[in-house]
Order: sequence, then structure tokens, then C-alpha cells
Amino acid sequence: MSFLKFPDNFYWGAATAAHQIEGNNVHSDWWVWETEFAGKDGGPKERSGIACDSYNRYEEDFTLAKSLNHNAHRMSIEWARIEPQEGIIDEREIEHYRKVLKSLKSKGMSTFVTLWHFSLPHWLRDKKGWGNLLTPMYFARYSKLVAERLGEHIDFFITLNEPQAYVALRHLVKLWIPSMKTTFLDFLDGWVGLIRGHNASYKAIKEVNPSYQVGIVENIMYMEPKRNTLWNKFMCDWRKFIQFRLFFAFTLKNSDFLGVNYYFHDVIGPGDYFINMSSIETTGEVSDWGWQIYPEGIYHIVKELCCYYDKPIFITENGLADAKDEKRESFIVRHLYYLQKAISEGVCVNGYFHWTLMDNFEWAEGYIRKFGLIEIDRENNLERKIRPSAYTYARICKENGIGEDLLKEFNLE
Ligand code: GCO
Repeated sequence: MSFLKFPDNFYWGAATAAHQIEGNNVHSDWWVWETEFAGKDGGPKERSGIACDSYNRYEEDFTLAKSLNHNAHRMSIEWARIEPQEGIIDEREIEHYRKVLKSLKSKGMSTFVTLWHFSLPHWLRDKKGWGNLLTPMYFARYSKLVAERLGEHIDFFITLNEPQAYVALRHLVKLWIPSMKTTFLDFLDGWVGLIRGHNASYKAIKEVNPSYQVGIVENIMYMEPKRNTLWNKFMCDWRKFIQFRLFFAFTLKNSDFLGVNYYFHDVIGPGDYFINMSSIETTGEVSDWGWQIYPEGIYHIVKELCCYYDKPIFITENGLADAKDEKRESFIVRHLYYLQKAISEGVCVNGYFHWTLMDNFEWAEGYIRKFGLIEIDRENNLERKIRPSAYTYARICKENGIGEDLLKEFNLE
């Protein structure tokens, strides 16, 4: 097989989220939860603390990303910094993010900016977060502000990151910022709030400038029936319906593009009515976190999304926990091989963002999960050390395709 080319002007980069890398996100609900419960029952394993100190070291981070040939970068703006108290805007933080975005732009990198990546301003938590009927309006107000003040430096707006995963992990699994009092109603309230939040945010950004590109990011598992029986296939469709199709049905007309985070392969049996951690595949080759590595899944999901929704797609996250960097290179090459295959069959995918640029704070897990193209040495002043796999990815970004030697090395004939 010869060189596999990606479309011209393809966006290549890595994705990050503010709370996971910036450090000292003191006005957010996550920070307050960590402060109260880290290391205890119902709390995260540890506190985020200074994280990667990217709030101060962003220039260094972007210089590294640029040196690895990334031509785009996905980051998030922290609502809790911009609006630390209800209705009070911190101008210094707006100026901070202006510098951050300008730094990317000055390096010739396109900017993909998520407005909400899981953490909320703490004042909103006291008002039940997304469960409050007014939260979509607050979110639209903040979105409008970002669009007005910083929009000139933003190429793609992402309203929400993985809303479905968030409400499920908070209110059903009760892993993230859990509350003893949480009921199924809170789950539904949060879910509806996030749908309304996306739609209100989209409209607010478009009012500022109708040409701004605005989309949403969902976690899409590759789901397939355990056996090819009618019931299993039906269950599989049902699971897709509740996991993302229903959400998309309410938000699609207000999305210029779809962002896909791909991590999981799920095999659905006759009784798997709802997400069931045990059906998520953990067999065969797995990451440090035990998640199955299933590159072919990316092909199937973008093919399906393309024919269902007919919207441009970006892979906004895809990666693995791999502290020793033993599997990352093959992970990247093989996922990109299948992505290119879908593109060559006509699927409109315009970019790929690896999760993540550097090791960071994983929501309930703390620092144990090493997803970075770059290692962060936490014992040594957060020193950034590029992992070998990052260079292979850098080569693919530079050549805008996968070389013949890599295809041979990973038996992708
Ligand atoms: C999510 C997020 C990321 C995670 C990543 C690894 O999906 O939870 O978007 O913030 O860190 O997916 O779990």
C-alpha cells in the first residue's frame, strides 16, 4: 500500500481542557469538590492543584505543539475564571485568554475553543448547575461575551463537551461531584438544561457574528450487536438512541459541525438496555486504564454519523492512557488509517485532535492516567518531555498523511 493522504487543509492537533491543565481553578465547582473530598469516599483520588501550570506556561506548551507540526489546537476557556461570581466579569481573565489565543494564532495555528468542558463556576453549583432553568440563559450570556470579546481569535466554537457523559457520570453513576440527594429527575433536568444550553449558546454566538462556526462534541462509542439477531440489533439502536441520537435530534439544527470523541467499543447483548460498564470491551489489547484499543471503530462511527446527519465531522478527542508510551504510536497510526479509509469513501472529516497534548488531571482519577503526547514530570518542576510517539504523529501532521513504511510496520496493507 502506498502513502495515505488526508484532504488538503486538514486540521491536525491535540485537545486539552482548562481545568485539567491550567492549575488553581479556584472558582470552579470541581475545585471545591476536590478541596472537600479528595482522597475520601465520594471524592476524586487527588486534587488538581497546580495541574500542568499551563495558565502560566501556555507559551511553552504551544511552542512544543508547533514544533510537533500541529496546525490547530483544541483548548477550553474556563467559565469560572471569566465569571467568578454571578454577573461579575473578570476583565483580567478575558485579557489572559486573549493572550493565550493570540499566542496560538501567532504560531499559525487554528483555534478550536470549548466553552464548557465539565467544570462550572461554583456559584452555579449552588443553584443546581445545569438543573437550574436559568443556567442555559447564563451560559448564553457567557458565550456571547466570549464571542464578542475574543471571537476574532476563535476559528471554531464548541459549546459543550460530552454533555451526555457528564450527566450520566454525575447523576446516574454518581462518580463526578456526586450528591446523596441526586435523583433520576436531576439527570433529566441536567440533560434538558444542556440541550437548551447548547441551543441558546449557538444562537448567542451567531447573533454576534453569523459566520462564526459553532458545534458540539459528543462521546461516541462504537456499538455493535453481540449477535446478529433482530433483538440484539434493536438493542444496539436503542442504545445509540439514548446515548447520542436523542441529544443530536434536539441540537442538530443548531450545529455547524459535529465533534466526536472516540474511546470505546461496546458490544450490546439482549439485556443491555442502559450503559453498562461491563459491556464496554476490555478484552484484547487495552490501555493502562483497561479500555480496549479498537481502531476500526472510528471508521464505523464516522461512516454512520455522516449518513445520519450530513454535517462536517471533527475528531475532537481520541487517545489512550499509556505511561510507558508502548502502544501510542501504533494506536495513532491505526486509528488514522481507519479514519483515512472513511474519508476516502466520502465521509467529511476535517480534522483530528489527539487526546491529549500532555499528561494532566483526569476528573475523578487524578494524575495516574497518562494520556499525553508529552510527559509531565511532576517530580521535576512539571518539566515537559516529548514522548517518542509524538514524533510519529508529528511526521503524519507534517506530511498530511501516513507513510508507506508506517503502514508496513503496523501491517496495514
Ligand atoms: C472526557 C473528556 C476528557 C478526558 C478524556 C480521557 O471524555 O472525559 O473530554 O476530559 O480527560 O476523555 O478520559
